[in-house]
Amino acid sequence: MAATLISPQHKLVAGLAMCALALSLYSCGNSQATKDQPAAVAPQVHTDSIAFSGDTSTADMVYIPGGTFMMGGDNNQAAPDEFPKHSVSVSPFWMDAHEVTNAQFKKFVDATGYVTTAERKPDWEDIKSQVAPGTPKPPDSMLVAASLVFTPPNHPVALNDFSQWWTWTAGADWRHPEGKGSNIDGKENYPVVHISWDDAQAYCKWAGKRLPTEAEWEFAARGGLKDKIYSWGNEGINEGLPKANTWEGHFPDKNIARDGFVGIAPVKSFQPNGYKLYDIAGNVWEWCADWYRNDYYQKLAQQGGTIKDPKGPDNSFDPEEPYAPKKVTRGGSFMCNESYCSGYRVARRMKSTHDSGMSNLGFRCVKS
Ligand SMILES: [Ca+2]
Repeated sequence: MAATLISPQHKLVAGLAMCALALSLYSCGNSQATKDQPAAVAPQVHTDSIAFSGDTSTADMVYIPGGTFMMGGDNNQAAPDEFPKHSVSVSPFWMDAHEVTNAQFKKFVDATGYVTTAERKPDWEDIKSQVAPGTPKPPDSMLVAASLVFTPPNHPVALNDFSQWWTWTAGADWRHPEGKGSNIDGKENYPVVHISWDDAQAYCKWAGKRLPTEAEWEFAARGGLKDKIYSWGNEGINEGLPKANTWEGHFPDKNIARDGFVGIAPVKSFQPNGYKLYDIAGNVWEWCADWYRNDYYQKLAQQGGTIKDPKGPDNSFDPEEPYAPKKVTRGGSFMCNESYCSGYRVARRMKSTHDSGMSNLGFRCVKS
C-alpha cells in the first residue's frame, strides 16, 4: 500500500487531504481484492439548500444515443479492476460537450453562495472516519482550508511517492488553483478544478443535471467505436497528432508539452470524439456518480447477460484504502502518460474520496 512507503508527515497530509486519487495514481494496476476487509460506509451529502436554476436547455450538451457495449479494459495496460469485460446497455442521455468551466462554476457560486469543500476548514470527525482507527489527530496548523496542488519536482523521483509532486496547500481552491496569490483571471474557459464530488453534486443540482454513471461515462467516451483503447481509436497517445492534453516527457519532472500545454488547457483545445465530446480524454479527471469498488465488474459479470443502466455498487471498497469511501473518476488528466496511469484510456478506472479536491480533478454533467 502506498501509504507505507511515505513518511509519517506525508501520511498525515495524505489523510488530511484525503488524497485517494494520488494514492490511486501511484497504484495503477496494483489493485488486489481484500475480501476480509470491511466495505467503507457511504457518507451523506447534503445539497438541500441548493435550488434548481430553472434552466432546462441542453445548450453546450450533446445527445448520446444509448446502446449496448462491452465495458472494461481493451489492452495490456488495463488494471485488474477493469476486468472482466461485460455487456452493458445504457439509455439515451445528454452530456456536457466539455468539462464545466470556471465561468460556468462562477455563475453557480454567484447564484447560490455555495462554498466549496476546499474553502472550508476540514472537520477532524469527518477525516477520522476515513483513516485507519488510531490515526492521531493532525496539528491545528494543518486543519485549514486547503487543497492538493500539483508541484512538480525538477528532478526524477520515485513514482511510488506521490508526496513528491502533491502539496497540501493552504488557500488553494477553485478561484486560487495554485494557492494564495494565484487566480483564474483569463482562465474563464478552463475547466474548474479543486472541486470535490460534493461540490460537483451541488452544481449539478443547481444546473438541473446530474453526474454521469460510470457506465454512461465509458459508453460516451467510446464515441460509438467498438472495443477501442481510446476515444479516438487505437493510435497510441504518442503517435500522430496530439489527441488530448496529457503528460509528454518524463513524469513528473519533465514535460515537453508536444500537445502545447504543460498544465490544464482551455476546454475544446483538441478534436472531439465521435459523439462531439471534447477532452473526454486528458485535461482533468471527471467525477462520476458511482461508488468505487475494485470488484464491481466481477459481480456484474457473474450476473451474466447484458446489464441495463448499472448505477454502481451500493457502497465503496478500495483495498488500498479500505476505510475511505470513494467515488469513481474517469478520463485522465494533463498529468497522465504511458509510464504512469494511462488515464486517457476509455476503460481506465480511478477513484477518490468524495471530499477530495486536486489540481487535475473536475467534472461534467449529464441529464436524461
Ligand atoms: Ca500536456
